[in-house]
Amino acid sequence: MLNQIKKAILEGEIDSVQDLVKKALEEGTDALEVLNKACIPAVEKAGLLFEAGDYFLPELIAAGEATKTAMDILLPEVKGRKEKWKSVATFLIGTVEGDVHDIGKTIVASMLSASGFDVIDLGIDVSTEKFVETVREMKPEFVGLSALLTSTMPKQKTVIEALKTAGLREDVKVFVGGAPVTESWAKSIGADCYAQDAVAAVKIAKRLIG
Ligand code: B1M
Repeated sequence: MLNQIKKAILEGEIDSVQDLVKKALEEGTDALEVLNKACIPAVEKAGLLFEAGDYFLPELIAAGEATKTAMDILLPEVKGRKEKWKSVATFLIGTVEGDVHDIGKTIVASMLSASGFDVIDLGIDVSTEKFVETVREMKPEFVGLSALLTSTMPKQKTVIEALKTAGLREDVKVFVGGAPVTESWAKSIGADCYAQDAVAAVKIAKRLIG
């Protein structure tokens, strides 16, 4: 079943993806297993095929859309398992300006939410000003900046600098993540934390709030 889901995502077959994911859940497969063993590997494979010139943009878009269709079914299942502790922290998250990749960011947001955090998801292509304004208004404990393109990674630094200028930097812990982001990049731009994936993001955020 997981292989069939992978194949359907790679072929951008939204209807089949929907049917297969529902069927997998009905058969008792765990939502996170479907996500981690079928959806993520499939969309990553689409990226490799695109890089190799075997897929063109429409195929990459179709695989992305098919993945999101699967996530629409899977993530409510994950969120529904909300841990029973009162949230003591708000996590503001978004994909930086110029970047429309949101599959990974949305998984991180859902896992944080399932782990009891209050999550404010600003979506994609979020301007620096929007991040700063929202920090000022909502006073979150954490700000998460996702970037998937080497050309948009510098925006993570721009947001950190803008938070400093606005006198808000000391009030929040800044997380950075996304496929091209590394621990050393995070250090070099003055971020507080780097998380390689959603599980690490939850673990680090929980550790920081004790
Ligand atoms: Co794009 N894309 N894409 N793309 N795309 C990449 C990133 C690319 C590596 C593909 C490739 O060439 N191999 C390449 C970037 C190259 C580079 O910068 N060096 C690329 C390119 C070039 C582009 C365009 C420029 C293509 C074009 O137009 N010519 C264009 C840019 C658009 C823009 O943003 N302005 C573009 C567009 C798209 C689609 C819209 C078609 C689609 C996105 C759909 C969507 O998100 N709704 C898409 C896709 C699907 C991808 C790949 C194939 C898959 C990304 C993904 O969802 N991965 C990607 C290749 C790849 O990454 N392997 C690629 C699965 C996801 C679960 O992983 O997002 O890494 P990820 O998230 C992980 C961790 O990184 C981490 O946790 C997540 C879950 O474990 N994480 C965080 C993420 N954010 C975090 C934040 C945190 C902490 C952890 O704290 C805040």
